Amino acid sequence: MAFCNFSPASILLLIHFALFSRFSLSADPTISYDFKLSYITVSPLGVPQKVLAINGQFPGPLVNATTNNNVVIKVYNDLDEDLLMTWPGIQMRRNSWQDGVLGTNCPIPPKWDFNYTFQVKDQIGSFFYFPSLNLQRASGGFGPFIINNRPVIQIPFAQPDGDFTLLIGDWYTRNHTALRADLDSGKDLGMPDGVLINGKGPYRYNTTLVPDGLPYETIKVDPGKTYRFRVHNVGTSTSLNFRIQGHNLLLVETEGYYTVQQNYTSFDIHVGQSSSFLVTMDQNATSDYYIVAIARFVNESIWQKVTGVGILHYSNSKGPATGPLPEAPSDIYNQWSAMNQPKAIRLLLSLKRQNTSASGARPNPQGSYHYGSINVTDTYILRSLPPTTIDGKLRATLNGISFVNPATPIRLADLNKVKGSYKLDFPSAPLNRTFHRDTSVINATYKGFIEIILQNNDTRMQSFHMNGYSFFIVGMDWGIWSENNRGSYNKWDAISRSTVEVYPGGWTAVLASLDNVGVWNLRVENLDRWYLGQETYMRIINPDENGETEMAPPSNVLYCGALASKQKDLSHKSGVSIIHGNPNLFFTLLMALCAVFIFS
Ligand SMILES: *[C@@H]1O[C@H](CO)[C@@H](O)[C@H](O)[C@H]1NC(C)=O
Ligand SMILES: *[C@@H]1O[C@H](CO)[C@@H](O)[C@H](O)[C@H]1NC(C)=O
Ligand SMILES: *[C@@H]1O[C@H](CO)[C@@H](O)[C@H](O)[C@H]1NC(C)=O
Ligand SMILES: *[C@@H]1O[C@H](CO)[C@@H](O)[C@H](O)[C@H]1NC(C)=O
Ligand SMILES: *[C@@H]1O[C@H](CO)[C@@H](O)[C@H](O)[C@H]1NC(C)=O
Ligand SMILES: *[C@@H]1O[C@H](CO)[C@@H](O)[C@H](O)[C@H]1NC(C)=O
Ligand SMILES: *[C@@H]1O[C@H](CO)[C@@H](O)[C@H](O)[C@H]1NC(C)=O
Ligand SMILES: *[C@@H]1O[C@H](CO)[C@@H](O)[C@H](O)[C@H]1NC(C)=O
Ligand SMILES: *[C@@H]1O[C@H](CO)[C@@H](O)[C@H](O)[C@H]1NC(C)=O
Ligand SMILES: *[C@@H]1O[C@H](CO)[C@@H](O)[C@H](O)[C@H]1NC(C)=O
Ligand SMILES: *[C@@H]1O[C@H](CO)[C@@H](O)[C@H](O)[C@H]1NC(C)=O
Ligand SMILES: CC(=O)N[C@H]1CO[C@H](CO)[C@@H](O)[C@@H]1O
Repeated sequence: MAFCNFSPASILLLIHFALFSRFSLSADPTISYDFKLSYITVSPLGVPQKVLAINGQFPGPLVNATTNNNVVIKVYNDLDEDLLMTWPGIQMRRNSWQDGVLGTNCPIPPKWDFNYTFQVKDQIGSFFYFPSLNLQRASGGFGPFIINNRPVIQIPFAQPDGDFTLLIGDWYTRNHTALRADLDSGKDLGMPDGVLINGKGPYRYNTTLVPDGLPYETIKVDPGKTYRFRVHNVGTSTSLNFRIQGHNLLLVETEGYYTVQQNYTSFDIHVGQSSSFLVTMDQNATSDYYIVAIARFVNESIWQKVTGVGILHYSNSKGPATGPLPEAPSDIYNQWSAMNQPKAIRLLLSLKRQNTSASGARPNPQGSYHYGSINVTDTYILRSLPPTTIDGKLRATLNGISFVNPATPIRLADLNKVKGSYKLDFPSAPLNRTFHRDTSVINATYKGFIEIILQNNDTRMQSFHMNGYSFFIVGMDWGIWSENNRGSYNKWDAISRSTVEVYPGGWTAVLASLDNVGVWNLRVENLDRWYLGQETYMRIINPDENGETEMAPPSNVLYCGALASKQKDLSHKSGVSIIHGNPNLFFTLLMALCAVFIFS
């Protein structure tokens, strides 16, 4: 054991170091996790089913980072199909190599591992990770990702008395391969079988509707305290309305940016979105309270089962929650008025005035970005239509194109001079031509300031996400977008986030400054539409790239497609996966092993 060649004292010191400090590659601390993806059997809705677990947990463990941390996540694929993990909202500065989508990464084959290494540079906020391929998220594999502020950085509210994460999402008792088979045969996924909260089914609020014996989520609180609730819609395709009986939700953050604080009694969270609320336990403890996440914009008497119910339990509670669930917003059939809610979310600008070093996603502190006075360099109108048949198969499109993933990831193809892997010809507006499938990518301008109009001509609510960036949501309205609509843009305090809803029959306009080199996925978050091809990429390369602007591929980069012959076989039977997301434990165990070896 050559690596054990230390004095016993130095080993103790090293053990101490591994336990109580953060092992660091550069000046910024490194946190590390081991993720083993495998199936476990659970019955959240009373039907036993195999779900995607991480280290045996469903949902997966928390990644708990702090601004500027280096994060190493070693992923072992113990599934029977390819895997990629993606970290939406994490901006991966200059580093699309770690983004975990097929346009930038080769998939991790079964029984292989791949370690993701990236820095959470200048970011704060609440996010979640998930497996990006083949509808796998519909079977789990997701978990929370928090970036805490550094202690020297102020936050725009008093330190909460506690922090809870709620992963809410629609759920099917069919697994992702069965759902995929439905889509492949041209069927719609149909109504989900329920809504899970942190992987658990509904509390039995109604003995007719909910079977006995389902596990449900309970959040334990003390009276008078204020807690932060980070709520994420990790589901397949259903917009959810979130509410806590008798309590106000004070919105403070959406996907990494602090908002102007406003109370809501219910809040819409669309697929892929994350929001944080402060909730004060200011009610009497006569009983527990319901926490609900209910399908939005549907006929509730038909969608009754698509209801998630958890319990808010005061430590001095006198009894269980009873009675009807807190009332739905009155605008269930009035999307017009519901749109006022996202339109009212504003970026908190006062942080900047208080302290120029306050946290924001970019070196520019939150709010200092005078986006409203920057001239737009390129406009893209991306129109989605209902799925349609192309070459005999059901497909979903953007500007008439249903995306085909490249066999060789885009930048890997560039750097290795693989020709014809993709086309840089994604149209800037819907064209009058027949629908087709293609690997067509946006040729975006490095340092440009892009305006993207998301025009939803589909019949469902959709949410769109852009990897590597957040964008300013400057406008949202009904009808077909026209240049006249620019007059109504919010040029002052539009919220910046990375996932935005687009109402059916309406449009959403976003602005983004293209300062992050790489290739970045622009997609619909609704899994069915995504699976059917409703996505593209933006290729953003510094024309003067001299190996400095964009990070070089990591030493562990995987090869596939035209470059498959460069790839070594990395398969092995089991990952070093005793570790449950505990930073440095591996190192500690190694040292302990050395200690045993030396002392014996
Ligand atoms: C998923 O469901 C299909 C069809 O019901 C079944 O054949 C398959 O074994 C299931 N896969 C897993 C991993 O449970
Ligand atoms: C996450 O990290 C923060 C800051 O280091 C710490 O205060 C908090 O307790 C951690 N949360 C969990 C669940 O480990
Ligand atoms: C601003 O932030 C710095 C640390 O970045 C801190 O030292 C200073 O006290 C803060 N100023 C105010 C007015 O909060
Ligand atoms: C339970 O749900 C059923 C079906 O919607 C309804 O008829 C009944 O009134 C509900 N029971 C209670 C106690 O709310
Ligand atoms: C939000 O509601 C709480 C009570 O739940 C109240 O104390 C607080 O002042 C309200 N905040 C705002 C900004 O309205
Ligand atoms: C406690 O709150 C509930 C609901 O707000 C109310 O109906 C009840 O009268 C209150 N009880 C007491 C003792 O204040
Ligand atoms: C909702 O569905 C029920 C049951 O099919 C139907 O009776 C009712 O009219 C529907 N409501 C609306 C507003 O469409
Ligand atoms: C934006 O464009 C206008 C007119 O085309 C021009 O006058 C102005 O200087 C430009 N502003 C910036 C910041 O480049
Ligand atoms: C689209 O193309 C078809 C035939 O290719 C033509 O008949 C139609 O007028 C065109 N529509 C528009 C809006 O240009
Ligand atoms: C992409 O855009 C740049 C200008 O931004 C242009 O020079 C280049 O030719 C374009 N590439 C293709 C393939 O259209
Ligand atoms: C789709 O576009 C057509 C033509 O502009 C329009 O008539 C229709 O109402 C739109 N439907 C939706 C759901 O946007
Ligand atoms: C723990 C571990 O395996 N770390 C490796 C992860 O991959 C990077 C390359 O991206 C290596 O430098 C690390 O040593």
